[in-house]
Amino acid sequence: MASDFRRNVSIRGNQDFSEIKLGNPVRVAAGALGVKEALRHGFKEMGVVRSMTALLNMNQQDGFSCPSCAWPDPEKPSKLAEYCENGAKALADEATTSHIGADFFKKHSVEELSQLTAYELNKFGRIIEPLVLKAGSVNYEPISWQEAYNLISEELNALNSPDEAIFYTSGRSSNEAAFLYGMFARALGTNNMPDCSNMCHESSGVALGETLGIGKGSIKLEDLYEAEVVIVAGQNPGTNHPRMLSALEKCKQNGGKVISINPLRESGLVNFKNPQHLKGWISGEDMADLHLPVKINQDIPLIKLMLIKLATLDAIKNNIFDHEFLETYVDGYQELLNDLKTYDEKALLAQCGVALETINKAVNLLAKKSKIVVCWAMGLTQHKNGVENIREYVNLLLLKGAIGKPNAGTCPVRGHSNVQGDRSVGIMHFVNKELNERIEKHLGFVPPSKEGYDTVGAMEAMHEGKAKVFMCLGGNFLMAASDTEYTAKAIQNCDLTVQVSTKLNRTHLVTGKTALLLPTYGRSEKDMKDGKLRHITIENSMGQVRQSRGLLKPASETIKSEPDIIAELAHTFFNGKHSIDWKGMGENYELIREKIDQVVKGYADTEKKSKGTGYYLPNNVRELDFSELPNGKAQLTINQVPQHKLNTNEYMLMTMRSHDQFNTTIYGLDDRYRGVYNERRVLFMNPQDMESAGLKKLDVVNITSTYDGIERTANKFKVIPYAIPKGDLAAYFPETNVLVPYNHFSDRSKTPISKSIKVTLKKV
Ligand SMILES: Nc1nc2c(c(=O)[nH]1)N[C@H]1C(S)=C(S)[C@@H](COP(=O)(O)OP(=O)(O)OC[C@H]3O[C@@H](n4cnc5c(=O)[nH]c(N)nc54)[C@H](O)[C@@H]3O)O[C@H]1N2
Ligand SMILES: Nc1nc2c(c(=O)[nH]1)N[C@H]1C(S)=C(S)[C@@H](COP(=O)(O)OP(=O)(O)OC[C@H]3O[C@@H](n4cnc5c(=O)[nH]c(N)nc54)[C@H](O)[C@@H]3O)O[C@H]1N2
Ligand SMILES: [Mo]
Repeated sequence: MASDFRRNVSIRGNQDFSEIKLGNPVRVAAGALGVKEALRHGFKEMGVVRSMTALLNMNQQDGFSCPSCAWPDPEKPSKLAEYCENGAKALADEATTSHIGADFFKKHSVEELSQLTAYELNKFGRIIEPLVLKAGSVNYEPISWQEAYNLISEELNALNSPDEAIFYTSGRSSNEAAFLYGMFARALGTNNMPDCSNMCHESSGVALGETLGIGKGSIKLEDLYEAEVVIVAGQNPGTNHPRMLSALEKCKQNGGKVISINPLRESGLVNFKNPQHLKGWISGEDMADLHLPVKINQDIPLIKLMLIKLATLDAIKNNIFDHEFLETYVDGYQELLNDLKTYDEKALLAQCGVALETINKAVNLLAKKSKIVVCWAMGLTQHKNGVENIREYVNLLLLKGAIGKPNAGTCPVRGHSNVQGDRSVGIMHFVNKELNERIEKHLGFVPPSKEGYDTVGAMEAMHEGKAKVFMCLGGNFLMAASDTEYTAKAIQNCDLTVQVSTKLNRTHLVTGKTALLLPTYGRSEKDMKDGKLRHITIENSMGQVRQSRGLLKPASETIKSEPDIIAELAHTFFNGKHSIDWKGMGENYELIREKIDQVVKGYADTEKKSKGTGYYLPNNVRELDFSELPNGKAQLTINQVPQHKLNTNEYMLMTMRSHDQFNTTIYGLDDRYRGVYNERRVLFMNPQDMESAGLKKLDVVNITSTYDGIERTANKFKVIPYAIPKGDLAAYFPETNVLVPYNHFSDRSKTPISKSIKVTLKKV
């Protein structure tokens, strides 16, 4: 507990150990409908009736979209429920019948609550009334909605410049809420709009923009079904996108092959059970035909080695690369070939850590195939060279002509259920000139033309006292951002922090001088206005926009929808005098959608909008249109091989998700796919490394990272022997975020290096 924090709050909470149990990793992962687990969570949190009503409507055409991940619904939804165990957990968590309001916060101060763990905080349930934490006080107390809007307006008006305000968005917000929020920030005069994608797929956006001209993936769900090879790199779908396993299963049934590139043999990729099938098992095999246990952040040497081998084959046969495609659509072929000749194959092999035999098998698999999809997530993006990682995989696709045709292409698997939509409708810190022109034309005000803060920029600005008001539309900024201690100080520097939230988290406890807690609906809840049910829209991982309609009774009558909150705030701030009818838009989402259609490229197709699984936004890669790129062509790129130069006592640590969490929300303490029960403070380590370091199973260590001479330590983790490459370590996020230096991030995308942190260990 640091004494220089405002109020005596803890940024780490209780670090005592629970009674840990270890088992063998459960190797059989379920995809859609892990019934038993789903119902277990649902009944406990929501009761039987509420559970059944909700679960039967999740991801159905007239129902609501799962609040968990952004994986798309199938084009022809099955009659059976389309959800997974983790979707059900996310739902149970938001639709819980446990509630907290003013009485609770009167009894428990923020100082007291901050001593609890994230798991304990989340269990209290839904926040049901607007609350204020006044300057100097340690207890939240009730405040009316209007008083809350007045308070925010006063603080905003007191700023020296609109750029002293920051508006963060987490990816669960709807298109409608995100659009209003982004336009409010701009109408105020700032582009300070950091969002969770800065910490997530920003590297994908940058890499894909540079190479293919659009920051999104190119495939549709159905493309996976008949792909010949699907590479799953740096992603753990069994836990984080379980419904993706059903698509991979279809692919395999059609003869496709799956290659997993990952330091860990993640369950689901190595074995998979689809409970929707009576047979259960798919032919009793591993999902991945090949597993390449790459060392952390060594994808580039691995892919380069594969490209060299493919180029060697192509030099003989001339039919390994797609020469016609390269000639017509691609820039930089000769330069890439020349560059590949400069590497020593043996050095690449040693660096990536994968056996030559396995690499050769992967090369043989890829050599004759052209319907290739690459899927990836945080294992590629959250490194210093996150952008380069992705560009190297794009090189493979371009050389094979596996872009812009059926069953081939890029698939960055998005995280939050509407993170992509939020960006599409205008949540971005950078300036988009065309968007600004349309805002001026259709919304009647001139938006700012100066780039705003992204997540790292926001942390620095608050830390340096350059920003004073920090508002968050969802999320848990303190625990999600890197460098927890630095971020805590940054947030505490603010005069006012405002959290629009569903459930209690640490960002509500470590706050600015004054703090507001504004409770909002979850996706599963009925959003009624004047007796009419309103719906929102979201965009999934594949650029498809669809409706979502909640059906459960909201947690309380005193909470409001996100669009209502933003619209009422904007109405108060502008005192009813602005070119936008904020109040009207908050009341009638159709008016918001009309404006989205006018202002955001590709949204104008209103007719299709209201139907079924929705419609796809434009995507130039699908049309093979690279006219916006240099020479009008897709770009092959030359990417440096990373050099880490670890000292003998140093390891490379990745921070990842357990099976029982959604980002910073901890549902439970188990990670059964990795055989760990009832404890999160664990460190996965190679058994040989353990022996060399004199460590035994369940020994307790402190983990320290040292960057720019600053030591950061995460205390007390139990060591677990695990099948992970030598020199590599893994632990859970957010407990290890204290180790991630705020000023070390991906080049160009500024995504923190959460997957490759150099650390040392000390036994305690
Ligand atoms: N249930 C559940 N679902 C979720 C989430 C959740 O927390 N819980 N979070 C959502 C969000 S916001 C996101 S962004 C996604 C995250 O989805 P993932 O990216 O799957 O999540 P992580 O747990 O961070 O897993 C990263 C994977 O990358 C591997 N990896 C790490 N470093 C490297 C590397 O250098 N190279 C390669 N090839 N692999 C590497 C790890 O072993 C791990 O399997 O999931 C979304 N869905
Ligand atoms: N070390 C490390 N750090 C990481 C990562 C990592 O892999 N390693 N992953 C990064 C990634 S990929 C991401 S996306 C970020 C996540 O960063 P965030 O999006 O900021 O964090 P979440 O944990 O998803 O936010 C959870 C909170 O959102 C609120 N919430 C839930 N549903 C709703 C809703 O419908 N509306 C509103 N208004 N609020 C809601 C609840 O109060 C809940 O406590 O973390 C990043 N941080
Ligand atoms: Mo994410």
